[in-house]
Amino acid sequence: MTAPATTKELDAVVLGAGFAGLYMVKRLRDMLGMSVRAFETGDNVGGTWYWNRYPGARCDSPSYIYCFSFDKELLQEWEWSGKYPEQPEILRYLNHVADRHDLRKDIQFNTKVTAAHFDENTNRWLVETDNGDRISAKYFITGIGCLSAGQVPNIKGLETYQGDWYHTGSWPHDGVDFEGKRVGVIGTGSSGIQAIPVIAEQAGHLYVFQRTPQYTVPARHETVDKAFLDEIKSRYDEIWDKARWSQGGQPIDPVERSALDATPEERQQIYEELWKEGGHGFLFGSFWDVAADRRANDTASEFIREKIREIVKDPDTAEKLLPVDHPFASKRPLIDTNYYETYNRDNVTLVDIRHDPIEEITPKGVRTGGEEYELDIIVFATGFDAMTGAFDRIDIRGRQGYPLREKWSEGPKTYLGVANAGFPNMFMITGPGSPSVLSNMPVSIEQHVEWISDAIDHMEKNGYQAMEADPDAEKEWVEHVNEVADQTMFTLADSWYLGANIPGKPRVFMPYPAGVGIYREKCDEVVANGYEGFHLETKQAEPAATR
Ligand code: NA7
Repeated sequence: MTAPATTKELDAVVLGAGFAGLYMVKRLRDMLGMSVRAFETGDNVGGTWYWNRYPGARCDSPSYIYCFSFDKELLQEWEWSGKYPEQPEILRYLNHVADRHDLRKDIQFNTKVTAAHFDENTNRWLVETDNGDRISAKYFITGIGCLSAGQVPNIKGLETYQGDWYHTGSWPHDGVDFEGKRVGVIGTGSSGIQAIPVIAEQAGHLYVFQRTPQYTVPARHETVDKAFLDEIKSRYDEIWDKARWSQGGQPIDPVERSALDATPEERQQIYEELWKEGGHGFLFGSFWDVAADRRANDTASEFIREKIREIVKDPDTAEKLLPVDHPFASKRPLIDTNYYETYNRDNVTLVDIRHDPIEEITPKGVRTGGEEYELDIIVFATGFDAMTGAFDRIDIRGRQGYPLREKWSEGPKTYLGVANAGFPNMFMITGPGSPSVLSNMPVSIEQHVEWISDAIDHMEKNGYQAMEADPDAEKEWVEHVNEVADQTMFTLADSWYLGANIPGKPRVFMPYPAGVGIYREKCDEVVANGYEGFHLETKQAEPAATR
C-alpha cells in the first residue's frame, strides 16, 4: 500500500467508538492536543452496546462501576436506574459522554478500516477505509472490542432457510417481533441465557438448541433508589481505587475462607445466602478456592446442579440442563433472570444438540435427531471469534509488510496485551494478553487508555519516533500468561477464552488471568523502568528481526 497524494495526515488513528475509542479520542485530543480521528463501522457510538440489542441484553457488572471514572462530575450526576445496567441505558450513557465531551466531531461513522500498514521509511501507519479514505498517522490504536466479530456457525443449509434469522451481536435496531412466532435459539452462553427468558414471554413456542449446559446464578436484578446511589457517590474515590487494584475490576474484598475447611452445613448456608442475594457474589464472595481448586469448585458446581433439579419441574429437562462436563466458572460465569425457570413454561422446549447435533437447516427450520423443528425465526446466540477475530478482519501489517494474522497464526503473541513486536507505534486497548474480558471492562479500558496516552506523551516529549515491543519481552510475557492460565480452571473447559468455539482456531488461553491489580502493577513497573521491554527510537528504525 503506498500513500497517494490525497492522504490525510494525522497524529493518531483510533479504531472503534465504544468505551475504548471514546476515551482514547478524549485523551489524545484534549490532554495531548493531538489531531486524531476514530473510525467506527456503526452509525453511532456505543461499540458492544450499539450492536448487541437483543432482548434482555444487560451488563453483569453493577451499573455504578460500569462507567468511566475519569469524569468525576458525571459520576456524581448520572443516575443509573437498575442494579445492572441494561443495554439501552448504557447506550444512552455513552451517547451522553460523546456529546458532553464533544467527541463526535473526531469520529467518522459508517466507516470500516480495511487495512493499516506500517511504513518503515517514515515510521507512520498508512490506514485505508472502505470509504476510500487514506490516512497517514504516527500512532495506530485499536479499540475494536474483544467480542465484536460475531460468529454464525457454518451449518449446512442456512442459505435455504425461508424464515428470518439474526445473530445476537448484530441485532436490528427496530427490534424483532416474536409475538406468536415459532422461534429457535441456538446457543446458551451469556447472550442466550439473557435472551431466552424474554423471548419465551413473547414467542408462540420457543425451542432452545443447547450444546453445552451452563451454570448460571440468579442476578436478582432490581431497580436502585437514589439513597443507594448517593451512598455510593459519597465514596466513589475509594470504590474506584478498590476496583483498580482488585482481581476482576470490581470493588470486592477477596474472601479468605476455604470451601474445603467449611462443614457441609456451613457451605450450604453460605451458598444459599449468596444464591438469594444474586450476582457474581456467589463466585467471588463464597470461598476463595471455588475458582482455584477443583474439589472446592465441585461443592459449588454441585450446589448449582441441585438448584437446577429443584427449579426445573420436568426431570428429563432438568437432567439435560445439568452442566457436568466442565467446572463452574471455567467458562464465562453467568448471571441470569429466570433462566432455569423458563423451562417450566409450556411454550418452551429444550433440544439437546450435544447428543444429536444439528444436521442441517432446512427451508422450514432446523433438523436434528431425525426431527425437523419448524421455525419462523432463528436466533444465533452463538458468540464471537473472541479477542483476535476483529483483528483478523483487518489487513494489519507491521515491519517488512508482515501480517498480524500471520504473527498470531498459532495464537496471539503480544507484550502486555498492549503492543506487538514488529508493529511499532501500534497499541491495542484491552488486547489479548491483558486482563480484558476477565475484568470489568471500563476499569481495564481506562487503565490501558491512560497507559497508552502516557506512553505517547513520553514519546512526544522526548522526540521518539517509534516505540516497539522487544521480541524477547513479548515471548516472556506470552509464556507468563500461559503459566498463570495453567494454574487456573479456565483450561478445563472448551470456551471462547481458548478459542475453542471457532473450528480450527489454535487452543491458546487469550486473556491474562492474574487480575487487574497485579497487571496494573506490572504495567506501572514497565514505565518506572524506562519502558522496560520496549525499544524507543529517535530516528528511523532499521528493519529488525522481530518474529
Ligand atoms: P458464547 O458465550 O460464546 O456462547 C455461545 C453459545 O453458542 C454457546 O452455548 C455455544 O455452545 C453455542 N454454540 C456456538 N457454536 C455453536 C454451534 N456451531 N452449534 C451449536 N451451538 C453453538 O457467546 P455469547 O454471545 O453468549 O457471550 C459472549 C460474551 O459476550 C459473554 O461471555 C460476555 O462476556 C459477553 P458451546 O458452549 O460452545 O458448546
